[in-house]
Amino acid sequence: MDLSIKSFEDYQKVYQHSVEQPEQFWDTVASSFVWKKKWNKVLDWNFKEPDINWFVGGKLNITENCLDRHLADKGDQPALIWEPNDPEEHHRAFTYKQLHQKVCLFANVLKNNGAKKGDRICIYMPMVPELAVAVLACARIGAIHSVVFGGFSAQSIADRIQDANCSMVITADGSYRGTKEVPLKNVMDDALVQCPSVKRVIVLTRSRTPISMIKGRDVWWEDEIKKVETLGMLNCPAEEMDAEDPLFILYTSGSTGKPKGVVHTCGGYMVYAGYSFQNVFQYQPEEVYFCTADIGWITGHTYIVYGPLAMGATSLLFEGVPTWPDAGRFWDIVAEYKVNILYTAPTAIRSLMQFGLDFVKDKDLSSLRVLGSVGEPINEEAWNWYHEHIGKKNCPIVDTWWQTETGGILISPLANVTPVKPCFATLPLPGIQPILVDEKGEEIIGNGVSGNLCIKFPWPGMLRTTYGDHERCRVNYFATYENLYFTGDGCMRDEDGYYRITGRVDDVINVSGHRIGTAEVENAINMFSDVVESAVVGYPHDIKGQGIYAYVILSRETDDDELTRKDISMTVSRIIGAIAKPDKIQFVSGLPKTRSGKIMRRILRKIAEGEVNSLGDTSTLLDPAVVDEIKNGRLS
Ligand code: 6R9
Repeated sequence: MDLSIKSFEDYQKVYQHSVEQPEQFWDTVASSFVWKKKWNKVLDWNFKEPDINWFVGGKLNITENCLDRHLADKGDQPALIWEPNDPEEHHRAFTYKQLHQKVCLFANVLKNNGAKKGDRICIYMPMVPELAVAVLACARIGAIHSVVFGGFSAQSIADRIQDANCSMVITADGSYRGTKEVPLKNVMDDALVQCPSVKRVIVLTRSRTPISMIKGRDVWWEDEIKKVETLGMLNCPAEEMDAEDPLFILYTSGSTGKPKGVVHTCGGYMVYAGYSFQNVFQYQPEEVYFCTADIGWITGHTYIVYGPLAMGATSLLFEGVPTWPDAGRFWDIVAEYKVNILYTAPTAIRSLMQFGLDFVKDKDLSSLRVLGSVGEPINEEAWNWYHEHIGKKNCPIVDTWWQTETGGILISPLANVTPVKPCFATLPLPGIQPILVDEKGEEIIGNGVSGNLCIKFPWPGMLRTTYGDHERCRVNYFATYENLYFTGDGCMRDEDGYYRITGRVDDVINVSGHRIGTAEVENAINMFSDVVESAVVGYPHDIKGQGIYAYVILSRETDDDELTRKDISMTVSRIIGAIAKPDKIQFVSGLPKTRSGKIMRRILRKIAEGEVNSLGDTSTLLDPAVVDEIKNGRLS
């Protein structure tokens, strides 16, 4: 069945229907997928506990929808195209038939190594096709994957493995990113020292850098594939999964404590990933679709792997970075593969803009039809540059707002359907009911208003829980405002009812589209031996969107401030990963606190932003002198 919305009128009609009769609407959408057994009930929910069940009693396997169902019609069409880090290295492509075979083989490898339905498997791999294969092979046998981004430290990996009690790890010897080589297996070895639950580590050959291989625990991917081939285990039946069985865990930062393991389930996630992919990008048969994200983030899960494959698309996977060998790399890829749809992040656009038009001007970008943006608010300059120099004013830009927790895009134009406005995520997808609320949780009605963005009705792709700690899920997302899912984002709705996301209203910083919790960075800084206390805030950064500004109290004078800053950065890098390194570290003798001992972050934020003359009300401060000292020592 064709679920594509074709015109704005059509959208308005479908949207109306989806709000008035959500169950009927999602019943129709879900019916266009392949199920082993149909559901008895579309939806059963409350936001109080929360307890959310979609397609109750339905049975399926997502990989049958991403692979098997395309074999008859699209078996010889490329499912994945892989562009390696080094443009001189051969690219690889896999048809749906080939990808199906590879997934079945590797699924049998997993089984052969003791993995079974419900087991948690940590994946820490480079952006190579085998990463997608590993993800799909887990889904094939019903194991729950937990992909950890290649830039995280050993400590972060260990935290995630322990939290989910993973029994297996899939990794690679090393990975390439531009001129850098990352020793993935070494980092993993450091993590595994703390992870006795891991009984098996499967290691893919990528860089063939020397690594340790522990007898009885570590095995090579290639050897294991040969074994199952020799045994003739070429096919792997897809495990029957309940619609509400977990499909994967993905960790994301919040405003407090350690990252949370967001849990997505098989049925609803599949339906939402496929439906949103099709409608936002308006994918046409045989088009080449290129999402530049890493599979280690939700964007890669939903819009490199599951969404595109569920809809039979050709998805391009890129191992490298936008600026190597030069700042024209994305445009070379677009020209070489005649990419029709490009989905990237504002931070990438801003970093490429700096290099000027020399890297764009001779590139053939005529194949492009749709441009997408994700991860953070896009500023007007970047929007215009993307529109003019990449889209040649011919391609709609879909500014897609969503989150790890939402599973897929919630607010976005549908390409060539929704009239766009620069920097606006525009309107909700069918089935999505956003509302704005004030501090007290009162709904803000009408247009031309701003408030905190909430969603008042469930959608199939939403998170169900946070792994191992349901209470945390309730408190974080469903307790701030009664009967609403709270996004943590601020938002305005203009005169036309269009939504514009203004950024986080909690203590989460968005650095280059990556979510980083201020508390997490503070905890890492506080682990440095000479640190007494610290406070971390975000500030506007030309390329990254937001940068990390840290105020640090030391227990003694340093001999060399610069060196101490580097030591602190190294500590953060070790504890979390290089992505969380502070951009600025200011040493202070005290922090602005209220009489009850709460740090006044509002003041620290203003100072970091350079707005030292508009600090607002400082009358509740315990020691106002501290503010003057901080203002005077501000790093510009
Ligand atoms: C998909 C993803 C989620 C946070 C989200 C918001 C910000 C994402 C945005 C956007 C403005 C957009 N965000 N897309 N802000 N416009 N189009 O990025 O998930 O990593 O969980 O981050 O990113 O602040 O709350 P995730």
